[in-house]
Amino acid sequence: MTGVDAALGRAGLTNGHVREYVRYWAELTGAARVEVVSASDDARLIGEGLADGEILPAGEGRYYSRSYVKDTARSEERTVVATSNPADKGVYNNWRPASEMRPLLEERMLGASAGKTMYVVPYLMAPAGSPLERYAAGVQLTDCRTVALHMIRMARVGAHYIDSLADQNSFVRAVHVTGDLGRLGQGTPGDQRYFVTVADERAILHFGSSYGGNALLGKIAHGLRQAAYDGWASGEFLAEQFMLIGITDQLTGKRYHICGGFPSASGKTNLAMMLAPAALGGRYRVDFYGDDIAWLRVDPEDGRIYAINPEFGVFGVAKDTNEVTNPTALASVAPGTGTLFTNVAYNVKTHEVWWEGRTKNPPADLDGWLDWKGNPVADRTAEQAGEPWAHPNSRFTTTLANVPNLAPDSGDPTGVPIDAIIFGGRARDREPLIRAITDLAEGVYDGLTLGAEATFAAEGVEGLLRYDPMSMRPFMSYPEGAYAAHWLKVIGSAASQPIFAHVNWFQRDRKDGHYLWPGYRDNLRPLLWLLRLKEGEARGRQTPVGVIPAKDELDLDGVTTTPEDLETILSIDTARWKQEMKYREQHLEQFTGLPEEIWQAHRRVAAALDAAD
Ligand code: SPV
Ligand code: MN
Repeated sequence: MTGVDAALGRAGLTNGHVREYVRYWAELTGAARVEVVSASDDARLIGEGLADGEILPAGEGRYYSRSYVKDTARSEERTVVATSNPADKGVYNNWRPASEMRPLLEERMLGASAGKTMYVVPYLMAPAGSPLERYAAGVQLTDCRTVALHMIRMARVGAHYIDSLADQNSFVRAVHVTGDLGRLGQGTPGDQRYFVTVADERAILHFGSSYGGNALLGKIAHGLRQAAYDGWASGEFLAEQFMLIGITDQLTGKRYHICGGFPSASGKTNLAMMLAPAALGGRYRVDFYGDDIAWLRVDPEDGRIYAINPEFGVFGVAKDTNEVTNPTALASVAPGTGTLFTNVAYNVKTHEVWWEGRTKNPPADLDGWLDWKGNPVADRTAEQAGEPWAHPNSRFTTTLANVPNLAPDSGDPTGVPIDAIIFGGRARDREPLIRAITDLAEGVYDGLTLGAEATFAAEGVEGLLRYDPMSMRPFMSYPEGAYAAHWLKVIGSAASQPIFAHVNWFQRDRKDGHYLWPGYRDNLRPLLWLLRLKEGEARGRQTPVGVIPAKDELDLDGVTTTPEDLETILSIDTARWKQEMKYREQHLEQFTGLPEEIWQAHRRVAAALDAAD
């Protein structure tokens, strides 16, 4: 096709490498036209999307779209990390040779955007001026307008980010082609989809979806997989699926920053958007930086670990978001925020949206309500009555600026100094409310053995975890042994070490199953204890698996937890822990080249548990 140079020229995109790249893919995909997108194009693109019916109005300044029914989430089975070096194969990265994947993707993408517009989305996954800027630049090509609209919310988008690059060739080439969604055999043996990061070529080739991380390539394909690989290859930084918050003690004026990883469905977004509980709100303020990705580097000047959130927005799970679980999220998607909702329930008459857990009961008046598939709820048969109105992975997409407690320095290119790194799963027993870890290798070991409870009812193994190292299992881009070594090296090089901790808000009573800890805002309390421990203002109680709070050390002003429940969540079940250690050993044995320090940490914890009897 012709006109690539003219389109890029009109947008002021002069970078010759970008021109060559766009020309190549426009030709291969057969796109009818090329259009460069900047954040300032948002209103026009929204208008076009509304006119086409691709998006629907959802109240003032809010929009709604539905995805193809078989295209509602990331597909881990179809996701591949490719390089030219077979030694890059790990347990979780689905490594394949680059020489095999590139032709395969080109074949699928050939002519697949015929008749469509190819949107050229130049973006930056970092605040401008960040020391990690050279790893943050990318140009996404997409044949889907709604994807471009999502990118504008989730990344800093504009031609100037790419034209001003010191090294004009240093940008991630991120190609997204939707494909004919009705004919891709999603989830069948003939599945045509492929989501590939060619990490050593800094190229991302995603074919066969227009949903979430499959299609918004700045987010997890670049922000996590590519960035983790770049961080390792350069030795400079870590890219992790971490939330990032600030805590200010308004009495002392001290400011702290905590980042941490939680497997899916462990409340990471709720934690990131947490407000201080009412009883502590006069003293402590919690600021939001990010809910999904953090890049960590050590500053050579002061030897501290600095973190940035490379994203510009939140792509949050709608399910169960309400005034109690996450009032901040509700405010972030309020009228006038430009929020895009995907796959929630939608009322064609009132333009309201609803999802399971938004309110206790669904709207009583069914008039106008369509479920996420677009079917009228009122027409449901008795059999269909129990089906959710919204897809469980339905989402809201909103920019960071809409988050009411966004940290004032969230756009600081330097990032913020990290005091603590936490990991947390969803464990119904064994894991106490919080256990602090002061040793680096034991902290990394804890991250590597992070997991979410398997659906053990189905699998028949009570308490068995689906391990999700550092909550990076779906985003690992290089071997786990090297990953652990890289962590030890980067964090170990910091003159000022963070404290680690493992947290668990989800312990339940063995008899009636009630949650032993109220969670949500009250989760600030164990974090405050952790910071006091680090400052030497709390001593805690040493256990084989870390330091846990002494009972009088948690600020429980306004908490209703009973003394018995508190006793349970602040104690260590040695027998259960010993069982877990056996599983951990099997889990870690999969990884080749795991540093000896990690095995030593494992053996130290195991020996301490043995000695505790
Ligand atoms: C996740 O699944 O962890 C996400 C959403 O953050 S997606 O971008 O779709 O991967
Ligand atoms: Mn995520």
